[in-house]
Amino acid sequence: MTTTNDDHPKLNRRTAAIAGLAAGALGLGGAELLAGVLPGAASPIVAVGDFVISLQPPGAKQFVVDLVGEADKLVLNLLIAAVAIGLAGGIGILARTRPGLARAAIGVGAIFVLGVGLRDRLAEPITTFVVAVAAAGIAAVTLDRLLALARAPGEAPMAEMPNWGRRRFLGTSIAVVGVAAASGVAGRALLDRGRLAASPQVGALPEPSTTAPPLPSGVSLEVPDLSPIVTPNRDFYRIDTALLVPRPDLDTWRLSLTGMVDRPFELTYDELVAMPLQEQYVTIACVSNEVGGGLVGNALWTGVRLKTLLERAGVQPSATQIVGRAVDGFTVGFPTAWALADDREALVAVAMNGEPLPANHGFPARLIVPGLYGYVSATKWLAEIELTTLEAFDAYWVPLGWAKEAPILTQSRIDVPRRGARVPAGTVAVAGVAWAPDRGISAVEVQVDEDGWRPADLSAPISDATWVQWLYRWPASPGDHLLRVRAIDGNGDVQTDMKSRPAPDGARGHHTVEVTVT
Ligand SMILES: Nc1nc2c(c(=O)[nH]1)N[C@H]1C(S)=C(S)[C@@H](COP(=O)(O)O)O[C@H]1N2
Ligand SMILES: [Mo]
Repeated sequence: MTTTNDDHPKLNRRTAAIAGLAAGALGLGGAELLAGVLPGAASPIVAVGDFVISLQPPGAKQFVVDLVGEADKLVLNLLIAAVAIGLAGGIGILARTRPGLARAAIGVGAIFVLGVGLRDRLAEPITTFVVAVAAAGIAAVTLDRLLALARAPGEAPMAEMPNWGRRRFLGTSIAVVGVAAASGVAGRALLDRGRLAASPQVGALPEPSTTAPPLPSGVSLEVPDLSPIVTPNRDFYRIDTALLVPRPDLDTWRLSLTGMVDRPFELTYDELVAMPLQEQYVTIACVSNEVGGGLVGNALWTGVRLKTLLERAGVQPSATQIVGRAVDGFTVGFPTAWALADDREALVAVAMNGEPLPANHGFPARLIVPGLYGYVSATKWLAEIELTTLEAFDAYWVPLGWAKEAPILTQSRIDVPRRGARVPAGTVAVAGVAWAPDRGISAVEVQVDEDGWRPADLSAPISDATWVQWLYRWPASPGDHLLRVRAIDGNGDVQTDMKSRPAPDGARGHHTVEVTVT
């Protein structure tokens, strides 16, 4: 152990590291705040995060989602901040003996942040530059000041008194970190609110010209804790690669139809919503959803029929793939034939459960294609619909090891009782949801332990594109029991018990729940 001698101009490594950590934190926090205030500036943490996401090896997404589920974004943000601050600690140590090199390292950091920041298509180059330079400047000046403070001799009135110089250094460092954290949190809140240049609030949308049929009677089974048949927007799962929710400016946002079409065109938001709007309930699901998982939901979507847009553009017969491109460059791709099938209605949706699309779910417009997993179909923050061939283009997740074509697999989930629940003997409500869009569900069956499969009651289905609720009244006897569910789709195909991981085309297997009956 070395001890600090306040009269000694040379610092110990730990003190220098603390100075570096605090300076790095302030540079980072200040940069987030500036990025929140300056229009169009890229936040360094978000920019590095996007860069990391773009480098991900196949399988990385599944790994992260397995570990932390829908908290993947938060974890990535915190990890990047931690690594950056850790590096700053190292620069602090370097600054102890080689201040010139330390400054150069901060400069390299700024150039890196600028470089990754400018990759963002939505970033404004000038403000992104200002943020990178400011971050480096704040970090460098703070580091200098903290090191000077640490080197200043303490004014200890008595030899036995605490080491005042060191206390002042530590106190200042803690205060710096506090300010850094506050700026970071405030900056991120501003960024999440939409880079100050927020999209204008949209008023009420025009009335749909084709409304969804009224919900059939018996559409909901009254079972406590069962997933509601229509998932409220606030409870709807969210999965995407966007670290910051894109908020396109409606004044400049356009939806364009391009590629292998006879008459390419583009629409403003007003033009889009002025077209005939159609309502439709559709259940969408994420391919990453594990058996029994929550990455699935059912909503009333309102939008323009994709077929109407394709007819207007005049799709060339050789165009076999429809690519949906988002404002941030994310892409999906699905067969043209899937969207053009007579018994299927894909939408460019502008509303979800009667409200303009929430920002998280793709405002101003997104694709909803019944029957396909989100990653091949459901482009949020949609900017372009391009007609091409299946051979000519692989969408975002395909080179990363996910299937090129991905219809939603037949799945069923037990919502109640929960895993590990203790329930009293007698009649126990076993209930959940089952989906196979857009083949529909014809039956759900429940198995207790090794007994036979018993039919469950189904809610009245809204359509083949939506999930149903199911209920099995179980005559439960005391002991530990294993409950298992399977669904049979509208084609009569039974949900397979052959387990598979979500990659490459969706998880297979039966959801099981262990319960204790008392
Ligand atoms: N722009 C964009 N759209 C996207 C994605 C994305 O990463 N970026 N992810 C897709 C995936 S994988 C899924 S499962 C659905 C999820 O839609 P939700 O978040 O509204 O539930 O959006 C799809 N649309
Ligand atoms: Mo997904």
